[in-house]
Amino acid sequence: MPRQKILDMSVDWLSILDPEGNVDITLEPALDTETLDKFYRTMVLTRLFDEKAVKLQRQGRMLTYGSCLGQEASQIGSAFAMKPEDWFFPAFREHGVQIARGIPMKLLYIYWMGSEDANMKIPLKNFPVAIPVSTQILHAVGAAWASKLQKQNIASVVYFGDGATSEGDFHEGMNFAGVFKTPTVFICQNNQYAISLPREKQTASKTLAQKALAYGFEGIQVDGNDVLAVYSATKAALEKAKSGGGPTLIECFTYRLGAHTTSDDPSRYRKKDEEEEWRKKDPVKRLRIYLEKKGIWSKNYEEKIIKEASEEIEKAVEEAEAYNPDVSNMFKYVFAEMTSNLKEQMDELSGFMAKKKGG
Ligand SMILES: Cc1ncc(C[n+]2csc(CCOP(=O)(O)OP(=O)(O)O)c2C)c(N)n1
Repeated sequence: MPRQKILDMSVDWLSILDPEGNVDITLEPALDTETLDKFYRTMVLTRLFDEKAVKLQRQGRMLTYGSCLGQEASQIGSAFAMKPEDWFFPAFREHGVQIARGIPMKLLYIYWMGSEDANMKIPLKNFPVAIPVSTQILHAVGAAWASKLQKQNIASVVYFGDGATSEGDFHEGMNFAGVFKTPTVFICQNNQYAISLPREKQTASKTLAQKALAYGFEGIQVDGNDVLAVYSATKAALEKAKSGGGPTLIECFTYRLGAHTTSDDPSRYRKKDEEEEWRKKDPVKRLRIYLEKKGIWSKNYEEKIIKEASEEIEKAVEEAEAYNPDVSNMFKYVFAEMTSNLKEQMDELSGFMAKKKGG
């Protein structure tokens, strides 16, 4: 019996700005100076925010923290393609998206210092951090479906890693999105590792983008260290979603230059050479060269934005450290009515805190 091809499994690859800062003029998005300045500033701010968080953790002033070093283009490019009214669902490494979405850095630091209070104060349309891998995907698809039923012209954008694509929640969310054509943009930041597990051992699929094809919608692989490519792909996916074209999966091909979290030691599972190769593809440096060629970037400009960003960060840290969280919140919102053992734990902790305060 002769066989016939019934499905083309190919996915596109999008790259606009190469590691040397050369641009493909046929694909270059028309962005004005103000927008490019905003992209660069936010990438630098994110990098400094991140660096500060790691230092604070090392000084015992912050709890476990997962760095987004190296993923700034995937985060800032996609965030600025969104509208404030679009829903945003993060995993736990999207500090750059949160900053770009206007979530005060003070709240982000308070959260990573251990207080959930921060999550209750973030602006509407931004969901809280989701530590359980992939769970936010279901929420994002649900919100998008609700928006569609209510005929609102908005979409939901959900972020997750390469490892998340092995979870049941990912597949359930993708299936639902495909069947109901929900206005959802799935942003998979393929940073090559799920803790110590390399991407190749995570899944036998050649790309992560192709997983969308099985659910009946488009998947695209994008150079995740190229802010112009990520911005263009996300913008197109959002426009498609809002005009009834359904979901898109964008695989941002990038690299986590730092550790999985401050509790991890990547030297135990990957080689320095590999990290060095990826450092050459630094997303911030790449945009800097592009801006220099356009006459936007100069040494003075760099010094000015670093100074402004550093001041903003210091102020946020100061405010976060001055914040006095109500530790009872940790127990109050677990069940509608507090169980007796939770009450016991809450009283014990309150007693401990009171004693500590009293010296
Ligand atoms: C449901 C669930 N299983 C396991 C974990 C422990 N865990 C935390 S992060 C992580 C790996 C996630 O990898 P990936 O999705 O690639 O995201 P990345 O950390 O690389 O950004 C795991 C297994 C968890 N938080 N939730």
